[in-house]
Amino acid sequence: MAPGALLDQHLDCAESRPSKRAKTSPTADFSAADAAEVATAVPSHPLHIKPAGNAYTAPDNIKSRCGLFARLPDELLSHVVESFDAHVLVRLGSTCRALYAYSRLDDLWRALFVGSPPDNFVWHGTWRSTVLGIPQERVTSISCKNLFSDVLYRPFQCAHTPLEPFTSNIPSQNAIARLPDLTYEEYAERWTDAPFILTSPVKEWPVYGKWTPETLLEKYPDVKFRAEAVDWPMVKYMEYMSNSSDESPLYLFDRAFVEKTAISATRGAQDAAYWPPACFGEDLFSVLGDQRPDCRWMIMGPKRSGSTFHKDPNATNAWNAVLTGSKYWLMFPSSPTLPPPPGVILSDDHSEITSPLSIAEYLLTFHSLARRTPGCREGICHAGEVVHVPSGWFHLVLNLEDSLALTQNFVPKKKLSDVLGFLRDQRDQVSGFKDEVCDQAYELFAERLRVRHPEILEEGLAELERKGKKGRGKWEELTKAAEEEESGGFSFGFGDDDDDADIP
Ligand SMILES: O=C(O)CCC(=O)C(=O)O
Ligand SMILES: [Fe+2]
Repeated sequence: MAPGALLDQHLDCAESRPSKRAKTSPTADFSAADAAEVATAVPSHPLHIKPAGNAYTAPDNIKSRCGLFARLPDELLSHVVESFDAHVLVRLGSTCRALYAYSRLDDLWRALFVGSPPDNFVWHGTWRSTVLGIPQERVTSISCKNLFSDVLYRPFQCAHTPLEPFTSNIPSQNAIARLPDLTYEEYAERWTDAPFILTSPVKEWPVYGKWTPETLLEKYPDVKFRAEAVDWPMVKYMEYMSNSSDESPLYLFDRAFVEKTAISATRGAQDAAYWPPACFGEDLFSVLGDQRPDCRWMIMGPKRSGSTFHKDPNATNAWNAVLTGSKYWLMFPSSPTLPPPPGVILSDDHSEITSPLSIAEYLLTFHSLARRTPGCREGICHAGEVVHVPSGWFHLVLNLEDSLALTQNFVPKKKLSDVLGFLRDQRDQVSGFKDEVCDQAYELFAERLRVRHPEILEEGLAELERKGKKGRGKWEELTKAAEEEESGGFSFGFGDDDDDADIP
């Protein structure tokens, strides 16, 4: 059969691979002992590719036989193949063993699938087999012995390195506090800015014990849920979850699950399936009604899936409750004076967070340094438990087993000033609102609070002003104070043309 004969029509117009996250260069934090341990635990590559260093002692290197392509460094060659469609990749792969290996990189095929997702497909265990429609038993595997490339070997290594050494033996000073429950007063007084795990409230939820990946499959096999850039019926996602070995598994993250499953998430409602733990109190974004930003997600993924380092949107706090499985959390506080976590690079205005491509790569490269860094907090959230993520904290999350979780972001009273400050001063980073609200999120939120909770707004703005003053230099403070006096000081004026109208 001619190469490419299996291709569907849609593949011809597949887009080139979008780069999902920028890479940072790994540091030398990964010790020789770690490397040896990992090398013995990782199975050998199915195409017999070896890490680049092995080329120095090898009598032969088959890359030399791929014509002009042999002159390209591996990184460049891998970028070149990213621009090819499925048809070209199959043809290129049939020219020699080295190019066969390059054309088999499964991330290339994942990008082709996601760039042009077919309506109907059968998951065949890898993205390449799925795109080409090749059942697993018919997949050929040609040995690429004497090919030495980190670009080809590293994703395989990261997908198979045991991760337990990174998530176990948590040093006691890093351990996230574990408590049965908190009262609202305790949360407001002591815990709003701290990570913690509650072991009781989730066990009261009607969905706890009832919602598992298997029961969701039974009840909603054809309902489509969002998994990164694709919407897949639950039945397809479950097939993927049980039969794939991506370095960064496709993660189901659906913000419309309440509507799709027709449950209620309101405490006290007769048919409520779950509700926010009481200690978190009122979510002040609820004053925005249906103009509030996205706030709840169902999260499902296989072992080794998870979230790379990020901060949650709009300076909100969050809780994340595990229904089945377990999650390892690695967290760091942030402030203008603290450096970001090891291996995380912030743009000057802190709007862009760049961290390594995959969670496994981060753990392999930076974990031991992260663990030794002041401020580091780690913990495992088991099924029936909920973790609290304070506003502004960096966090990385790894699923230790196939996991199902529910998460909500919220604005507790104590953090109102942070959220107001974020919406007012970091407008280009405001997210999750409908387009027509996004530019005016600060004004709208303040206006609604003024009607519903005028004293809370007043307190929030006063706190924001205090923080602003603390952050100013002496000169700025004196000159700004004079300006404030002239303009009549504190004001709650909204709708004024002047951007600073409500900012003293
Ligand atoms: O469960 C996870 O992967 C973490 C989710 C998370 O951090 C988020 O929703 O912001
Ligand atoms: Fe998060």
